[in-house]
Amino acid sequence: MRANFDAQPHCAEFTVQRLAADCTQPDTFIQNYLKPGVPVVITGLLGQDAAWTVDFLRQHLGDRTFPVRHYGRDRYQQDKRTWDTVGSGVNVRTLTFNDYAALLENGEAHDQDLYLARSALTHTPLAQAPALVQAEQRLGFTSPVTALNLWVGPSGHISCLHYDPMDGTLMQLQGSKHIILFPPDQLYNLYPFAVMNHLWYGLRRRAVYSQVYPDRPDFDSFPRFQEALRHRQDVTLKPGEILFIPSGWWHEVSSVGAGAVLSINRWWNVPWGRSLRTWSKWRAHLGSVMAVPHTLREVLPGLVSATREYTLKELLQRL
Ligand SMILES: O=C(O)CCC(=O)C(=O)O
Repeated sequence: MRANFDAQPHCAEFTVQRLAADCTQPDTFIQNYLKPGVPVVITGLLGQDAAWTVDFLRQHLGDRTFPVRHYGRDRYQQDKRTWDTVGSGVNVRTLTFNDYAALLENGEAHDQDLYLARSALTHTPLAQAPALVQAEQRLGFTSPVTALNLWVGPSGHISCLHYDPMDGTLMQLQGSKHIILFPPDQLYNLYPFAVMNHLWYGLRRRAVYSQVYPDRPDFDSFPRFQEALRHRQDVTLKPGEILFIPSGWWHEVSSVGAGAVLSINRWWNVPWGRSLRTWSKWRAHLGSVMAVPHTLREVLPGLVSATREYTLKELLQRL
């Protein structure tokens, strides 16, 4: 990869707004952020919920199994154009929470970049965690698309630059996350993988991912990224804070802090008026439709074999 090392390191000019929950009217969030689709950090809703630590998860989820993504430490040294898997398309190991927690403790999760990502808490004792559900209700969210999802990983893990077709709430519980955001109108300045990729890679290499490293830009290959940089926003999400990430907003999420980093997220339906205006959302859905033939070819043999249950689980994790 020909990285442009002469480029000036970027200094973020914009930071995401912060909204203190206890000093605002109940519908301030809906009118100013949810309806128009403006990212914001909400403070003071979760408190510093000390309950949510790796030990707490061990107590409640210890023997349950979770898919753990194996990224490998050299992944972010590679040119993204050579990747044939990204996000939920990477190789997965199925581990009990206890086993994964042991890998976090002995450093293996860090060394091999093993990430317990986006695991639905449905059918677990934490599925309706009251403090989290009450916080969502206070913000006025009513139309969930998913369950609460668990994200646990080592400090240093990066979920690389992508957007989601749904609105998201990311609740930070242990450690911090640094998030780089770009608005939806920067889609083509961020060089997403082409939608046609879904025909060849199914859901393993998705059009919602950017080929650019925001902190190591290669302006020779991606010249329009210089324009995108003018719209970059940065924020560090601390324990007890919630980031609202509207549909189509690009985000790269880095785990920072001394030990394990723990968050919960959920995705929500986008209010209709905004949904119709968000081309990125429809582009992502188009990609999913184009992935159908490849995905069927990949999973059909497994679905009619003795490993049916495993194949189904793997497919659900990728969706
Ligand atoms: O926390 C992460 O690693 C990624 C979270 C994310 O992409 C999201 O909440 O939409």
